[in-house]
Amino acid sequence: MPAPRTVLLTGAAGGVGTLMRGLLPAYGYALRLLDARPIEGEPEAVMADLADREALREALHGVDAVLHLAGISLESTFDKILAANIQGTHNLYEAAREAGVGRVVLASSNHAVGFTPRPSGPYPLPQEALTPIDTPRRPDTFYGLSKCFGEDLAQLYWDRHGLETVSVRIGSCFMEPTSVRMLSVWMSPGDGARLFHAALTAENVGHTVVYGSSANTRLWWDLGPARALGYAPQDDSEPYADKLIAEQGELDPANPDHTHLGGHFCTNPPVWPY
Ligand code: NAI
Ligand code: 15L
Repeated sequence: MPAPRTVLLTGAAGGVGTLMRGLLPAYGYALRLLDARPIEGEPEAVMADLADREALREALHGVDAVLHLAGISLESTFDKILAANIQGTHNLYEAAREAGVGRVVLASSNHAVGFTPRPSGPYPLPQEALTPIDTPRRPDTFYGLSKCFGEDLAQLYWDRHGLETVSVRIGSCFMEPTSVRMLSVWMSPGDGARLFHAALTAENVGHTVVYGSSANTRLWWDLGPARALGYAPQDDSEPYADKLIAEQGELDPANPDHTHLGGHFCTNPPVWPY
């Protein structure tokens, strides 16, 4: 696949979308923006819901690749997750197939494997203790379940239609880690842009699933599959460790909020407010 230039960024009004709008143009991409919400200062952005198949068809005209971030990003009712994340992602793939788009980079989530017991320190963990990418999926929420669906849909569109995808099981992509758990799963914005760029440009990915995080000292999972795409993370959450541990304490193996990769999503997931 020739290197993509025009990239449709769905979910462009959201947290990760806003960060990537700022960072990805430096890699040479022309971004076309789409979100159900208006995007301040972006009059040319497409305001459309993933339910609107015609709008997706139009938005994908002339696009080389898609970075698909749009959807419900927390727990919600099954019906809302079904509409936005399951039917919405299917609509996106179907429109991408019709438009002849060669590559999707799909925002999956650590919550697709959230009920996997987390490895415990001391850190850094040896390679054999890191959670492998082929660990059985154990979603922690309907939200995580929808990410499992997205990964399987991506596999189907590769096998049936030759549409390539890199599914990125993002950890926590925010400006800074804000919890002790995040010290293990944080993906800095700069590393997020590096990983999405690698996922957009690596050759012959078929359908590849990777974990998405920085090279954190307290890492829980194997970044090997992401590195194989050419991803070279440059950040580590460790400079935030002393302050966060002083405020919150170390993760407690007896606390059910702390025992699985998905953290508090397994016990008391944050709920999508809309
Ligand atoms: P966010 O909630 O800030 O942004 C999601 C965007 O999608 C919002 O702007 C929203 O308006 C839009 N959206 C929702 N439903 C839509 C629909 N039906 N049609 C069109 N647009 C719709 O989420 P965030 O944090 O930016 O995450 C982006 C993606 O990455 C999501 O798919 C999320 O599940 C995934 N992810 C994010 C992580 C993180 O650390 N921020 C971690 C793991 C996965
Ligand atoms: C996610 O999948 C969420 O979209 C994001 O808001 C964070 O909560 C992240 O996971 C996490 O696990 O910290």
